[in-house]
Amino acid sequence: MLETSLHKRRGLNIAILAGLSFVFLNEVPVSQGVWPMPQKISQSSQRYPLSPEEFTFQYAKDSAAQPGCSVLDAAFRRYFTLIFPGYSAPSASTIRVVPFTLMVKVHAGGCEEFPDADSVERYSLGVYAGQGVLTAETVWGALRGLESFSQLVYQDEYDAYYVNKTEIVDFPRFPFRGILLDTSRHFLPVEVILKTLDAMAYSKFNVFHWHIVDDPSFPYQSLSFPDLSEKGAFHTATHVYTQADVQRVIAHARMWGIRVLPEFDTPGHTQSWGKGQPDLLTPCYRGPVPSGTFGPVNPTVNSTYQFITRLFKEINAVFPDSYIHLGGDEVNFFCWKSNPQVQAFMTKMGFGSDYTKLESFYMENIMNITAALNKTSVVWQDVFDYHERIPRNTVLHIWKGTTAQYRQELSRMTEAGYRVLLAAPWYLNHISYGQDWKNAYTVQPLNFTGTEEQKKLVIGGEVCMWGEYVDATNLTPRLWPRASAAAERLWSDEEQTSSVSEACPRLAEFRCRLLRRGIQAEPLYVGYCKHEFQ
Ligand code: CP6
Repeated sequence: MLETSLHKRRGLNIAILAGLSFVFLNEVPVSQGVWPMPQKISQSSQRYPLSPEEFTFQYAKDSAAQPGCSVLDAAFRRYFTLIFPGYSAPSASTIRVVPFTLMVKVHAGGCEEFPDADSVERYSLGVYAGQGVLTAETVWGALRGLESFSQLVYQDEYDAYYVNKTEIVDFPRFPFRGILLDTSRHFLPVEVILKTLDAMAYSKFNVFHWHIVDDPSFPYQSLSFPDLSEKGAFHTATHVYTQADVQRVIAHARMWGIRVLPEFDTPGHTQSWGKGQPDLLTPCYRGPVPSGTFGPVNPTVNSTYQFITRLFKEINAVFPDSYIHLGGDEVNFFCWKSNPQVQAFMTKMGFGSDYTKLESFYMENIMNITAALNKTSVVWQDVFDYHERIPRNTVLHIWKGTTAQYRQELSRMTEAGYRVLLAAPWYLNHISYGQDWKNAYTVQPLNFTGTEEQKKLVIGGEVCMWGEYVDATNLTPRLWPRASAAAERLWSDEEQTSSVSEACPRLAEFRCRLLRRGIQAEPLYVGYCKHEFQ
């Protein structure tokens, strides 16, 4: 081990800058910012100069991945630019050129695959004189290690690059660390999604939950049902994700080790679906006559399940991830109650006047359709709150409630043996004056009543960016760096990252790094960044 351990270090730090000794009081030297905090990191004040002219990434001889590995070849190119942001071809001969090689070794290939629920992201990284060694089981772990390495590099006041002697052993606390973007309330151009994926990787997020359609618009261009977007998008020519667009998003996400989890939320939140699929929604009645308005998907007719089967078959083919999000939230029974055919179906099925039974019946059917495609269903918590028979391997997604309420929900769901995702405390579309990133940071996902076995069922969490008041103009500063606070909670060791005051300067530094990388992250508080105007 090297001489100091970052998370334990307090008080006096000494760094050598430009040949002079500086003493930092209660301050970490510029070289130490890796966000989110690695599980184990030890650093020395020994620093090595880096020169872009003589910096190379190399596959280790005994690495399972070798040149031609699409994920890592592309990552080497990206990280070169991220590590040397100001770099353009060498101009002056006064630059001292020092060779440095980062050797990368992965144990398993998998270069052409997609990241998925079981991807192993652990890595270890050592930085020594003239050489770094990055070892990982998979290319996905190597990507996380490259991100950490890139954050170890810093510039002095003359803009020369340095990296300190460092050893890191790192792995995520939770395997699922997601961000939800809502492209129905407002359309987000593909370029904006791609840039958000880049920023996600900087904070080691690994799931893009694409809430792609909802009541206001249906921008997904379906191959099997082109009318859905033709009639249901805000604008057919400009506000639609073509199949090529979707493939670009999935391919870009893969390059950063990010999964794309599509959500096709039914039976509620489907007003836009009705425009292109006329018999799908339930006609609402005023007394004995149809009122001309429509409610949730009609769960009482076969045509609904035939439609869902065909649509999900397509989604299964288009999105490679093993999970599909089925929604199932906020179903309003008002329209179902008004409809005589639905009433007759309720009687026939023996549901009485309990419409949660009808909702259950629908969700069970579509969970079975998903299971037949060998995909894992994710559903919002409403499905658990109202229903008994949910397939064992379904993932339940907590989206509402106070801290006390979501903790109770965590207890109940894990006691019933389900895997759980936590979103309730991370609604970053909600904003308030002041340093509200601290709320996201201080969440304790495992602080609920339950056994060790129950705690293991919490697979992670998600930051939600619901789109009612968010589009391409304000998405980025609303997400960053606040989402990064949640990212550290989901990646890092809880005890090592329990202090908000210690996180403050680290997150401020990370936010400056985001600006340097072209992400318009909002300020946390008073201060400045060296490179703040891009
Ligand atoms: N859209 C969908 C939403 C919400 C949900 N589902 C939502 C509801 C209340 C709040 C935030 C988001 N806008 N489809 C619930 C999962 Cl406070």
